[in-house]
Amino acid sequence: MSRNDEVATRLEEFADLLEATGVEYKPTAYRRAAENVRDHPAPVEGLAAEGEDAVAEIDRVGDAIAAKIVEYVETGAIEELTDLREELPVDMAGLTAVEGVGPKTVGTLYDVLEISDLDELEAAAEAGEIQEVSGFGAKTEQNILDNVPFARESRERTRLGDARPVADDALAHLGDRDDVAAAEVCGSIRRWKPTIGDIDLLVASQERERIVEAFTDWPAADATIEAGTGKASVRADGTRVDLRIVDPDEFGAALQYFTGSRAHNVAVRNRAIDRDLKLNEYGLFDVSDVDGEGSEDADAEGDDAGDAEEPDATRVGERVAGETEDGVYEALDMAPVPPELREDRGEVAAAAEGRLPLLVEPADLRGDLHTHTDWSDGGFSIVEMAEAAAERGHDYHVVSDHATGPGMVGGVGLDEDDIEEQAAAIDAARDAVDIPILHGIEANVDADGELSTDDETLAALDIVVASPHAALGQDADAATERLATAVEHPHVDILGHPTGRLINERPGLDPDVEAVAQAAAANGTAIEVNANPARLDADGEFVRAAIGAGATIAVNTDAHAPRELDNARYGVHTARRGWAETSQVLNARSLDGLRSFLS
Ligand code: DGT
Ligand code: CA
Ligand code: CA
Ligand code: ZN
Repeated sequence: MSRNDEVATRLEEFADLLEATGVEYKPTAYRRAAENVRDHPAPVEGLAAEGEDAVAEIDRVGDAIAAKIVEYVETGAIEELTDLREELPVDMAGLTAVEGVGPKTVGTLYDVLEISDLDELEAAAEAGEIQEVSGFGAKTEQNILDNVPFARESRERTRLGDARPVADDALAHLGDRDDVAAAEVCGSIRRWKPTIGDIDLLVASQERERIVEAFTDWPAADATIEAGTGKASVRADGTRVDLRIVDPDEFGAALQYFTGSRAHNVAVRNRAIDRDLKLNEYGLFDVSDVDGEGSEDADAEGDDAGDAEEPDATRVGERVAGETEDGVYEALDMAPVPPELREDRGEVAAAAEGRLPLLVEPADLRGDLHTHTDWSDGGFSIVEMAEAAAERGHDYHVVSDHATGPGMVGGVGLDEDDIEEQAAAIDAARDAVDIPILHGIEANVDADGELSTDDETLAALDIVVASPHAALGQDADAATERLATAVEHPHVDILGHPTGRLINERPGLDPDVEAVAQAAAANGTAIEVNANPARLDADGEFVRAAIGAGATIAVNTDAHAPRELDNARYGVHTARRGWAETSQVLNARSLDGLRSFLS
């Protein structure tokens, strides 16, 4: 965490505590100041060294807040904040992670029921105590009960999009060293799960002590959790990072083991047992001649004792593989399994039978079918966005700004007249850039599945993405009906971010994905994998249902700025988690292929 981030976080905590104790207006001022401190290009400690006036030069930071920032940088604490924490000793971030619970509610519940964390909140709701508090009712209480599990998980797991750059930075720091033979991420981050518990790194080296030292000296490491001889853990950007160091000739076995998932590893180990082999983090060993390791007990009918729930972590027998991960799989008579598939959902059998999917790859994408400009809530012009797409080697570019409708607040969306006006602007932009531009729209799917843009306007556009933006708390049946209706709409080409979830923030819709997938396939409507790392929507499971039903997938960034076009990789790996092949991805097609799908 940069110092600016750290100061901003303190100011936000200050704002929450003030709001919880009933103070008005001031919390808003602190939050605005926090936002500007976070985005400020100059390090705040440098400004603080120059004095309060220099700090107050930051937008929205007045004298009073500047004084607090200087106090924090100089002493490591803000006295008034320390006092507020004592007055209200609660896990504010944890409690306010519950949808519908804000700082005010936290303040009230602490005053009346002394609730200070998620466990106490859940217990009070289960005991029916919350509905007795004035201003609260049975509905609020039920709402809290429904949302606590999601909040708890969101506190414990980091978004892939936040963790992956940290992991990449660690890899770059360690991977370039002469004494490192190989370095890889493993665990859930290598499987590209949408959220990760901790980051796992694996390094092959003979110089264990030096590597541990280099790792704890990694500039992003805020604290060392433990440092041993073959492994170490640090905290970076709020996430735990585990490093293991192994001998180069055992790297492949260790990579296979620590990539997981556990369920996948159990399935692979059982395949080894069936072949008189033993697989663990050190290698694959032939144990047919080793006493007590033979196949007889493992293969005995109805005898679970041979089932390798946990591996026997010893080096015994003749080693037949382990230097490379592919070598481990091949020695088990199976194709190497891409990490995204390793969830024990049929991939072991598919790899053994030679029918793994030909998964889509980042380089397969030829253009983005869902992007925004300053015509709606994007920060850049049509030309700037199209040029950014051309620079990235795309073959075509779609502009799909927001239409007006449910969920579009503050006049962000385009009405029918605006869309017509934008068509002329797109035409002009086509002359200015070197990439074909398609004119699209992101229409809003209302609670019943209808669109809020008229048919005539939709018909005139090259492409229509339709997405839900409001009424995201509706029940599963209504959500299924809604999304099925939307994909049946004759002008809809792509169902955008189908559930509307925001990872760790709101769960979004919970439709019957099979039913939506079938409706999409039947109507020739593609289902989007939105690559924004806060969304990753559809997720792998939804993609697999879509593929299974014969529907097409579109991997889109939903970029609101040029650099967000680089999020495409998160979408591609999410599509891979859903077993998507290149041929099933709409924007892996040529412009002609795309046009024929659209017409
Ligand atoms: P996470 O961190 O919760 O997002 O999930 P993972 O999959 O990264 O899990 P983690 O960090 O606990 O361990 C990384 C991988 O190492 C895991 O997927 C499988 C393997 N592994 C670690 N410890 C064990 C163990 O005690 N038994 C087995 N079978 N596998 C393990
Ligand atoms: Ca992990
Ligand atoms: Ca771990
Ligand atoms: Zn959207």
